[in-house]
Amino acid sequence: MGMTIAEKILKAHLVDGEMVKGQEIGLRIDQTLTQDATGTMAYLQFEAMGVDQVRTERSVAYIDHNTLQSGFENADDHKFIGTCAKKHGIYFSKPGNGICHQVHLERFGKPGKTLIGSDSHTPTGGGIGMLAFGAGGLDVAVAMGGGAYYIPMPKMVRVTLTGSLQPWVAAKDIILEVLRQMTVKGGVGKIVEYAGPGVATLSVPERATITNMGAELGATTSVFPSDEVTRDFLRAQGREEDYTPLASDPDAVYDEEYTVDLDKLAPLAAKPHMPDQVEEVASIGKIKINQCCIGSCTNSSYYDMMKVAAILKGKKVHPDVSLTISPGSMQVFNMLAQNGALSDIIQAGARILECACGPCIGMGQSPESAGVSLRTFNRNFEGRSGTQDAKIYLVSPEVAAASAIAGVLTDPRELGEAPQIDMPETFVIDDGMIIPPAENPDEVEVIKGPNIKEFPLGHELEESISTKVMLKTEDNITTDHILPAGSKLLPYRSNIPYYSDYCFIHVDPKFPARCKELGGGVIVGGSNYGQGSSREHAALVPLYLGIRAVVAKSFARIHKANLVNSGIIPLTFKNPEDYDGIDLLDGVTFPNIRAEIESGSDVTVVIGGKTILTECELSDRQRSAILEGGTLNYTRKNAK
Ligand code: MIC
Ligand code: SF4
Repeated sequence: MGMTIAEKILKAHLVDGEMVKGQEIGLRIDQTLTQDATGTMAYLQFEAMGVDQVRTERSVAYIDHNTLQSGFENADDHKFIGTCAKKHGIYFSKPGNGICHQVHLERFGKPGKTLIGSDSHTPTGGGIGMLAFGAGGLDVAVAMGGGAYYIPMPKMVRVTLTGSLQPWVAAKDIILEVLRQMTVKGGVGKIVEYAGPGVATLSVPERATITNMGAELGATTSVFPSDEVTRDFLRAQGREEDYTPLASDPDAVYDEEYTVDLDKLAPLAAKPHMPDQVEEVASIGKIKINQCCIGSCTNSSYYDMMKVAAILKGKKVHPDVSLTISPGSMQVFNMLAQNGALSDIIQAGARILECACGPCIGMGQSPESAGVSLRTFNRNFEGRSGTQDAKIYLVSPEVAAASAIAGVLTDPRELGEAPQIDMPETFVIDDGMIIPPAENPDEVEVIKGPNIKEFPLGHELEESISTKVMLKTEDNITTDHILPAGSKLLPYRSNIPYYSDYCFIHVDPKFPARCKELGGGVIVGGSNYGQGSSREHAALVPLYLGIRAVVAKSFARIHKANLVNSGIIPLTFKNPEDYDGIDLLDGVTFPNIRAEIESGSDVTVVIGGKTILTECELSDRQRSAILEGGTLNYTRKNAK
């Protein structure tokens, strides 16, 4: 039987298990990446494992999230990550060099390789034919130490692209259309593969925009073939030797199929507050806007920025609009400066930000109260921008730039002829902001500032647990709900005790105090609990607050893995209607929890006096980790 691209890469990297859908498989990981907001924790965990030098082909530590240094905290974290990288064989991309996914695509990504990153948008690498997964920091630490990365063997989805994009329609519109069709839950447990004649019409950065936002589908990852377009991109990056062709077999079998006819696609927008609330820009109408932000790992490539510069050239940003531009990398920024496009952007009245995540993670540029902001980013969850009542629309760079001039949401097709941007034959290559690891690692001292605190560890699972419901949530709870980010809180990513006071703060402000007073308990969730980011803090902080289990209708993949890693038990209702009868502070007893987890049977829960059954869908390895109180305890015990 023929194989899909993903199956080929999985097979070549399989070190544990069998490729049977739903069963856990262990993969050899060729490359890892971290960013700073999750990196401090990942490197603390790597250090706790006692491995001297990374055992991957390439590991890179990026500083791109916490770049606003309004106190010593972030700068200290950068120092810690930088010295740790130097000591342990990791390349260090300095703040200002760019967003991890953009830089990795430009300088390190290789078709056919596996990559895991402590960031949910690591699948951006699928644009260059990598099998790239977002993961929790501990999983990345394990992979850096040479350990396998475990996932349930995913189902295969094919999205066939036919035709070619019409003027003013962009790669962003393709992924928004896929989101419209599949929804934010549609990709859970699946790898999305792009195929069909439309593929060859898309450049690598356009493909990367699409695989990047596969994270918003909840997909395990997304991947494009590696073809002549890939080769051209690698050649232009001075790395043609990294090219390998990759395609699915003609008789490959897919579990699900979708089609997007590029000829018929129109400019789209995801409306507040979910990436799948997609509608045509023209049908939403000319709503007044206050802000446009162009950048993020989704849309900050040279190609995107050049389109924006061409639209802005000779025009002025509307007096009522603030337009921000964050180029994705120093390479992009430098090229815009060298060819004069930067001047067009500046003259139009844009505010130029550094090459970093910036507004995407609420590091500044929060909109005004009830403000309407158009962003070329990937997530528009409520409150993520830093302004709770702001309305965020996700759009293409074309829509953002056209609207910034008009002052209202604008279908760029109104502007007449679309700018023609060619991919450069050679990119400007300067890796001066990527610091290689030390030649004499023994001489490097790892420096930890005072903000870096110990992380919590779970404990061995008891025979039974008696506790209470600490919180009941709706469907689609994101990790931004569980643990908000933004400029005020991100500096405390390495200080769990401080961060814990903000857990679920916008969902139920009393949650942290309640947990502290009552010693923690259980969270009851709806479906797709924990969607969004890979931040393991969304598990570590609840662990710190005494959360023992989350009983939900269903879980997002990375968050579920993070819960297990930290020793919190993820349980799903056997009968989802049982959710309805549960109230806050109901008593909860797990009379036989240890024996049930050990045997793999259903888990009995007495909740509010009623006995219900839940499932604990975990692999044997994960069950053992839960019994030991988390993956780190389990790994340490088994290493002895
Ligand atoms: C995000 O986009 O939410 C982040 C910030 O990049 C996160 C990682 C984090 O929380 O540090 C992600 O996507 O994994
Ligand atoms: Fe950074 Fe935003 Fe991309 Fe997350 S989604 S990595 S915050 S640019």
